[in-house]
Amino acid sequence: GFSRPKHKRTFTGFGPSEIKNVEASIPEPLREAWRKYSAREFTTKEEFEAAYSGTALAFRDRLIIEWNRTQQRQTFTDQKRVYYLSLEFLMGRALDNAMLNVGMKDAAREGLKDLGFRIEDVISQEHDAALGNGGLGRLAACFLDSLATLNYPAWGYGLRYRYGIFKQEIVNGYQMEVPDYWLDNNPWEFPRHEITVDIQFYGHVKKHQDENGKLVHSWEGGDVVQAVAYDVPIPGYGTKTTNNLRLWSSKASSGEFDFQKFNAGDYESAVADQQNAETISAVLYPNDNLERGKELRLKQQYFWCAASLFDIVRRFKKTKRAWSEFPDQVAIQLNDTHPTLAIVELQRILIDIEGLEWDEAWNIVTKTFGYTNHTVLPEALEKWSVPLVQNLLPRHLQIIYDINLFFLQSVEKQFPNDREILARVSIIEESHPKMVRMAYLAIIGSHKVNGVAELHSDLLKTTLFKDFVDIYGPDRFTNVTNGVTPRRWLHQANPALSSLIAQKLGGHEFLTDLTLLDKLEVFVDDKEFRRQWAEIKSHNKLRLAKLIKETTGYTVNPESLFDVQVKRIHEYKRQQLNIFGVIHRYLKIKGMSAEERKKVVPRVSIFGGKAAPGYWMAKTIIHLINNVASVVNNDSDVGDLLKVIFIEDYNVSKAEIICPASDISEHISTAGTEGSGTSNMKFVMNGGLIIGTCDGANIEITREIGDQNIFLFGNLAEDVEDLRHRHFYGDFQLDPGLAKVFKAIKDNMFGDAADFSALTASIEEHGDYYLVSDDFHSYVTTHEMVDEAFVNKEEWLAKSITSVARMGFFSTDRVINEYADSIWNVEPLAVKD
Ligand code: OX2
Repeated sequence: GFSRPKHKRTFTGFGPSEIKNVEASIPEPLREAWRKYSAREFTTKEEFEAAYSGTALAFRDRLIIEWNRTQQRQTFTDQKRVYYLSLEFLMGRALDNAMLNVGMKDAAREGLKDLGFRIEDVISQEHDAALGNGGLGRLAACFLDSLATLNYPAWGYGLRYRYGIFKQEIVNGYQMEVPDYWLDNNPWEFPRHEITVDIQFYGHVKKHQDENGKLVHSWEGGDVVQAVAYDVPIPGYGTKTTNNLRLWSSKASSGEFDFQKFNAGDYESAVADQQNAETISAVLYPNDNLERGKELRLKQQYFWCAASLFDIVRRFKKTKRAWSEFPDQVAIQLNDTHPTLAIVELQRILIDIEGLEWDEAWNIVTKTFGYTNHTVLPEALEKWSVPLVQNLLPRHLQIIYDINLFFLQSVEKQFPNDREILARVSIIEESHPKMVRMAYLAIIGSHKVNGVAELHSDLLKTTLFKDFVDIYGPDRFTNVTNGVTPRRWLHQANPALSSLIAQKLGGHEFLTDLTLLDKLEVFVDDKEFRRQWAEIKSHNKLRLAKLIKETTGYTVNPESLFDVQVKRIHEYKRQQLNIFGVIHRYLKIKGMSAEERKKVVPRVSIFGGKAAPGYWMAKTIIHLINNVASVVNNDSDVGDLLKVIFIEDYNVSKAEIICPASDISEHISTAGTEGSGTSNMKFVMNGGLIIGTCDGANIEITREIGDQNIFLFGNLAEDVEDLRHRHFYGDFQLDPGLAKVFKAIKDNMFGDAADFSALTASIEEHGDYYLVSDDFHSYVTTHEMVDEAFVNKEEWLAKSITSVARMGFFSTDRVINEYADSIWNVEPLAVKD
């Protein structure tokens, strides 16, 4: 085993001293061979880091040039720009993306090879930029890629967190959180110390009359924190357009106050102020689909909205246009309600600072904003307590009250005989304490509101926002079904498949017009094509098997059916349903005769995902998965028939390895709970099939690819409410299959049953809110159909190829064009050299 091919080096974390240690254990006759081998095959961590830095800086230089040109061109033509405000941008790695978008990955590969490096090893040196939790943040990142690729003049605005989403470690089956400090020598950001904005907090409002006798409000006193811009270039694919992502970092304002403190010898308190200021952009809140109303989070939101709005207004004012033209120059999209304060801030700037009349200002505001809702889950809907807002942003609270007053007056006029509607639609919830309902404020302050998949947008109109449809009419509400960028999720993640498709279609044009994939369908019966297709899947499964080996120590057989569920851990996403299904399968195998076992389709159940640190039930689910894994994987009786894997620290770069390697992936949320889902699209685009519920974008995926190519199961969204109601009134029977699973858990088969009692009780005793028991039988039998289908290799391949051919709809290029046409009214800026 000492003759590995020259360029097949994989970095294993070995340094010179480790090599020496290994050397001592090599038998004498082989020592010489080992020395030669290690000298050639191992490179120190420093050398890999240097190779990464060198490559990254070379590409960065190219990007800077196009980035400057793009900005100059956009300023010169002075057409309408889009601003995408998102608290999360889950970017992942940048180098591979830059190489592919610039079209020079092959050149880089050759260059690195000459230096003795494999490009994959160099790429994998990069730390993920993980400024997001899950789908919402990754969607923002895919949008930036499509905006640049389609040449839209667009900026992203976000926060430059010092710590991104935590790193997950699994210790004795439990999730542990480790801080993700990612900023050290990050070549992809450019500090712009000259671009700063002072942001005010607290203080009070003074009313007075100006020289014309007009009543004006001024916000005075309080604290000031400085926002500093950090810019990240966003290259488009196959275009010179390189857009900007501006991330704000907080620091103590360099105003005289601090100097006074320093000079007065109050060093400690000056340092404390500084730390306080820096805290604002220090950490990403690690909750997905959950809002917890923490003051620091509200500070983050205002800090980022105010800095971004100041920047946008400053840019607009340079054009010297009339304020009425603001909405013709600026479209601002709110990624969920997190940036809703931007609505209030723009109104404040226009009336308090620029001196516009309320109505004129409000007309500009509503024409400027669009609001995207991503969820109907009640625990994710943002509400801020009135006393909190009053204290932190006194002037904004006044403006919110005025917005609400004018809104309710108009509703009252429209529905003079309906007293109840006023309480229902009021921005202020009359609770104790009173709460500001951010979604309502976002609707009232925007000209368009959209959901992210058809079912989701329909649910918004018929349930959550029904009253607003009655008030504004149906046209304010629309649907824009999510997508993913095929550059990262097909071309970069699965280069072999991308190149096979390109061979068949005569080029890579499908990467910028994904509907061209439909031309693949004529090859579905082509034997050789099928063989190549299958070979690529095997190769990708091998790549994942290696990752699994390296990270968990478990060996999995790549011939097995790879069954994957990777996403944030959440009860509504139902990883508990999956692991109960795995236990059910395990028990079944244990009860089989040797003859029966021969018919079992070997399977690897792969899980991955983070739980919010305070979400105990989600952490319990992770614990159960890991305990089941250690029982099942060490049961020699079962062997390859079943393996259970939990991949630690699921992130974007791991997703790029996992998505291309699945045979089937699980998108099994309780019907009506998942806004859209986007990994479902990534898996199908890479030739994996889906087991899923009729939820989110699964429904549209089914419509596109055909129901013979997807495994759907479970209750429908329209039946969920009734089932919950019945459970609530005691009408509940635990599914018999699930009862067996619970018995095994209670018999301590997977460790101390007490550890999992809350999980089983949530189903058996507390109403089974997520309908795990109701869907269990359907889930298990559908998995049996998956097994049967997988054995028929040819049929399976036909499903896989047909599905990929029909996925053209799910590119974020289509999504962005829809936003541009129906919400933003912006045009691409043609690129000239
Ligand atoms: C997620 C939704 O849960 C998911 O269904 C959707 O695909 C994604 O957003 C992108 O639209 N936080 N994360 C989401 O919603 C919220 C709130």
